[in-house]
Amino acid sequence: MEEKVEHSYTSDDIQVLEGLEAVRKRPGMYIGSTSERGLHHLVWEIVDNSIDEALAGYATDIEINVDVNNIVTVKDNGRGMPVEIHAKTGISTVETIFTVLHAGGKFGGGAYKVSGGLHGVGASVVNALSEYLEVTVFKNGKEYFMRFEDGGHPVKALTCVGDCDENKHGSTVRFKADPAIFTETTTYNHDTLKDRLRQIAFLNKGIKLIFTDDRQEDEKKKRYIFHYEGGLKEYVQYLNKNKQVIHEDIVYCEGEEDGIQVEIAMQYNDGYMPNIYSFCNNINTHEGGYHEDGFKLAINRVINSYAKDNNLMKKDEEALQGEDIREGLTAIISVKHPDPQYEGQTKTKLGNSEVRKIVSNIFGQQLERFLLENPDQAKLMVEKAMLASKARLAAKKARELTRRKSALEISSLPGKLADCSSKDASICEIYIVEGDSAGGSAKQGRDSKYQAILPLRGKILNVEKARLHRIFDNAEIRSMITAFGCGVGNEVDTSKLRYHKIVIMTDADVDGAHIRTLLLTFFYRYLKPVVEQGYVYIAQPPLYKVQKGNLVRYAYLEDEMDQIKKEMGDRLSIQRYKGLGEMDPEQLWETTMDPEVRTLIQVTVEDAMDADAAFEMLMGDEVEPRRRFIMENAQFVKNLDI
Ligand code: TSJ
Repeated sequence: MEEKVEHSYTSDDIQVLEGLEAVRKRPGMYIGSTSERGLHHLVWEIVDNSIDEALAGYATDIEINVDVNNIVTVKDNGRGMPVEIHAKTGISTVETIFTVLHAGGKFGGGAYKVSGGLHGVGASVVNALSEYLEVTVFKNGKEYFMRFEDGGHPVKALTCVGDCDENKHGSTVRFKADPAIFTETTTYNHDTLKDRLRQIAFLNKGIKLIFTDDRQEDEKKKRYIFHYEGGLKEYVQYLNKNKQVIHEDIVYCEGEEDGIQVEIAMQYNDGYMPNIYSFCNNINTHEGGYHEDGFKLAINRVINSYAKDNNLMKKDEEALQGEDIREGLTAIISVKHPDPQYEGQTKTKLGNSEVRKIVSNIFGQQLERFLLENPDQAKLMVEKAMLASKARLAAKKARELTRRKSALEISSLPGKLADCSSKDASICEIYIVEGDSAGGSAKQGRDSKYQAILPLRGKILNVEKARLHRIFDNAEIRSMITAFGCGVGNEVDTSKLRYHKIVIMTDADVDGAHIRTLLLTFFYRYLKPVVEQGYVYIAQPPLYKVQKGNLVRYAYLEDEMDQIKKEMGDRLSIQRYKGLGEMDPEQLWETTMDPEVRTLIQVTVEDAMDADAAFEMLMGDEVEPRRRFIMENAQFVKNLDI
């Protein structure tokens, strides 16, 4: 049974095809580019239509399939696209949607179109850039079908091809991207599709997105169901899943004003980087905009006034700055706007100024309420921000201090520093040594041409349980900064670094690991480029000295001993080093400082970051977790032989 929906070719049809031809001539104008990115836009353009249908309340499930030939099918269980003749065009609405530029949602009865769509270009652009495209609509107990070929040419008009269950309804679009247009690739990236579909599901709670990829060998990657009733709450949970959160409940708010929907979720983790993402109509607004501004305004206002009102901060204390309040914050801000204006370099900045106040009001109220209802969690948030604020102020103070000192140039080098004679930073090394006695041995054992020694009174650092923001009160830390010569904080300039190897040399025990953690934390926070550029190392002093007659061996790792015992036989004299101080200068040179034999461990940013994350815990009063941590992490680090 084939029953055509009325069709008569008019002069308009010719115009229509000229429109699609224009898309094929300049695809970049419509989909940004014809690279892999542009290819994926085809999928998003189609998916957006189904999302709109779901947001309008008519579809619940959307299925996206990529088959082995990279043919994409998008299917929803919405009302089914309108099939009747369109008054303006005289052809079916389906055909109109796929052949008239910018037709999009406007032709379907004025539905509230909220989802993204690259330039809101509509399905006709996808059709124009496809080798073929097929549409199936189920509605009114009938199944309708239409096929286009070679860049959007109808093979024949929309046709009823059979009956279906009265209750069945929905739209399906299947298309093959045209390789003549997408000359770089017509292969979809599994992760790109999966990640964005997951994100769309987070951003539109309740909608079930089913992604199937027939190209996958691995059973686990063939099918995903993204369905989040919790929406952004689950998004934040997902983003924080490998992080240590500092409070249990996710702050969540929803609201609507003047037709603008607002949804926000946030939760702090114990890290330092803010993780704040904003969206308008499901598009990631990388450059921020008024919705993000409104959020920041509200969180600053509410946290500060809560802190003062509840005496967590003194009335005359300097207000917490935005950057303090956002430290370790994971947040998603999503607005849905009927008429979004995008600005900025990449058109990803929301320019509707009315949104700021709306977001700030809705979120401010809800956050205030959360804090009042959850005082324990509120306190943790405020304390975190206060710590960040103190660290920021301390860093500023330290910068001023070291700047003043550097005016005095070399004469200001710390008295305890035994500097090297060479001024060629690329061969110079500075050993940061724990304790004066080890410092003494290192000074005598070193090669003074290129090795400098700076002893730190580690015990003082350790016993003080110095909070990070107080680290600059410590004279040893200040001498370290002065000795390095590269500045601190935002002003670090590694070209001024006086030594290209900064070697941390601490005892191979818990205290030593503790001091090392403290130093790494400090480096990570205040000398990050120095770590990033690989200037920081950890020395590996031996744990044991094994002697038999004149033969001496050193063991640097516990399990090395067995091997050494095997090789050297019995009647050995074994000495366990409890600290660097037990070694005489020659031994220290031979085992730990001589470039010919030593092993240095180069510190990576990840190592320093781990140390940083562990720092608060290490500085706490609980002894046992601290001890356990140190033993487990005694060697953070990638091995690197130098
Ligand atoms: F646009 C498209 F062709 F790319 C496309 C549209 C692709 C896919 C996979 C689905 C859809 C789509 C369109 N799903 N659901 C709809 N709904 C409508 O177009 C529709 C149906 C009925 C009414 C009505 O007022 O009765 C209004 C609209 C917009």
